[in-house]
Amino acid sequence: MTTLRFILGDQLDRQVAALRDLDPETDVVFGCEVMEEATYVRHHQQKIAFLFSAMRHFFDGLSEEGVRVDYRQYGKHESFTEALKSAVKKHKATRVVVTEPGEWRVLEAMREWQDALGVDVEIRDDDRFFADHAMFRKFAEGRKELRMEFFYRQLRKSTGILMDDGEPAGDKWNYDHDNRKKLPKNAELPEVPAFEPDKTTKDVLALVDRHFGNHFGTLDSFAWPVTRADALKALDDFIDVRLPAFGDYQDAMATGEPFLNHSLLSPLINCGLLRPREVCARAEAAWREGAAPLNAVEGFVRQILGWREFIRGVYWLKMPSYKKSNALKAKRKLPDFYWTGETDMLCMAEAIGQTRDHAYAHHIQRLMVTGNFALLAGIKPEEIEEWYLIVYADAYEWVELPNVHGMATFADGGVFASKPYAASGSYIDRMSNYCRSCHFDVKQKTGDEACPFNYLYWNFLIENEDTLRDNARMGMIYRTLDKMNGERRADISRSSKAFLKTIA
Ligand code: FAD
Ligand code: DLZ
Ligand code: SF4
Repeated sequence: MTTLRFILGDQLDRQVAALRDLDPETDVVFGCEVMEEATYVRHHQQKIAFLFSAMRHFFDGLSEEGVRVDYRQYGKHESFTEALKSAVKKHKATRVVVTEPGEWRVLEAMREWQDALGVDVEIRDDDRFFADHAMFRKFAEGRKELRMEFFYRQLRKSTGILMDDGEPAGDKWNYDHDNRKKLPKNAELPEVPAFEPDKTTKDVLALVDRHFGNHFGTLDSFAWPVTRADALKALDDFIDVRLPAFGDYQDAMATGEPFLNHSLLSPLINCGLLRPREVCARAEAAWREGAAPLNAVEGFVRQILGWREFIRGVYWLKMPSYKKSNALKAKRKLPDFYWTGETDMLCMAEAIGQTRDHAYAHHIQRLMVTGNFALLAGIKPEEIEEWYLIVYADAYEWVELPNVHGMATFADGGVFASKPYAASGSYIDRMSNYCRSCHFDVKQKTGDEACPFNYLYWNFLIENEDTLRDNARMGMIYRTLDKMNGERRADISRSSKAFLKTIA
């Protein structure tokens, strides 16, 4: 009577539900590197290398513990289903235990396994999250609008994180207003630790180079932690070094500086090497010990306890129909420079170049640079979504899709964003030093020299007037547009048409 416990690449946690009642005498823990997962989109080379190496280390760790493991390296199997079939046969398994996956696509396949394999298949809830599906459904019930802030407050209360006697620590729920500083001119930025590839990672890097060398991205700067021990070191380093100023520079951007005070923990949390509960607990402890200010700690905790949980809730509440909407009827092809980084827009070149080199860009780059451009230029939802799913080491559909389809591009028509996050060049100028060295002039509104974000912003408002004018939060901006004379509008349209032609 063998139970096969199947662990997916983003479930690398010794406490994951599928391993909970593991019997090392009779059970086999199974994992596999498969073609379908590595190629259903053409993932960034570092994303594949990071995950394969983390998987290999995780299974080695189980083996060292004395657990029976069956781990299949890349090359033999096409898909999860095919690999699992052969493992069930090999181990004469009578039962399969899995943890629910992070993508609808995989859940659909999982639901077929019981019939396809002819053995019992138990799909367990993924309780690495603070909130389960029922909790989010209950929160969403009867609400016209889904707002992160309310779900976040509910979770603060139910978990007690950053709460004192039932009240929010410091008597305020949200310190966002303190968290919008531009980086000072000669700021000394903390180093982010680089983790030297070991033999396992070097083998994987060679494999990825061989099989996926034509995917987006480079492997040269691979420095991700791939074991739980190193992930904990990365967490320690963030808490000690970068968390204290995390809040201040959370929204800042700077030329040549991909990381600033960000944590770089999302790939580690999403694949299971770190637990959201321990990450939030460490941040809260830093504040209680006086090692980090409340604006930084609350700002950081809100990203994980608030945004991360809320985004997952939206995904599972709204899928599978969620990804089909195209509220702004966006139809432009994704420009090539999203792959090459070759554009005169310095903010875009920086965000894309860093993404190519590190499979990473921080939130404001994703939202207000590459996301904002896609929104203003009207890039087809499925093309920009696939780009985000490919290029980041932390990207799985449950978290990528609502962030892109909902937050960045408003393709969902406002399921949880009260208005599109559209901005002109002046926002980017306010939050960065990019514009100083850019080919374009952020002060000019139209014409060949003008910053494209400036005219594309107004062009976006004009073109989407039918859909957006009645939005209460857009009233003021449409009143400004109403005051624009015909000549100005014609300039905007002319500049936008000319620019959009160059990126076709
Ligand atoms: P930090 O700035 O240090 O934030 C701390 C943590 O908060 C992150 O590690 C992450 O776990 C969590 N977090 C912050 N914002 C969000 C958010 N909006 N949604 C979910 N978790 C959040 N995040 C992903 O994990 N995977 C994605 O595929 C992804 N795609 C995105 C696409 C777009 C268009 C946008 C606007 C955001 C996306 N995000 C995604 C959210 C966010 O940008 C990343 O989590 C963050 O940049 C990761 O870097 P970090 O670990 O240094 O984050
Ligand atoms: C992203 C990814 C890749 C590239 N390769 C694998 C793999 O070979 N084996 C595996 O178990 N998981 C992989 N993953 C992560 C899966 O895509 C992820 O588990 C599902 O999308 C469900 O979230
Ligand atoms: Fe980006 Fe415009 Fe600034 Fe250039 S001028 S960096 S395109 S916002």
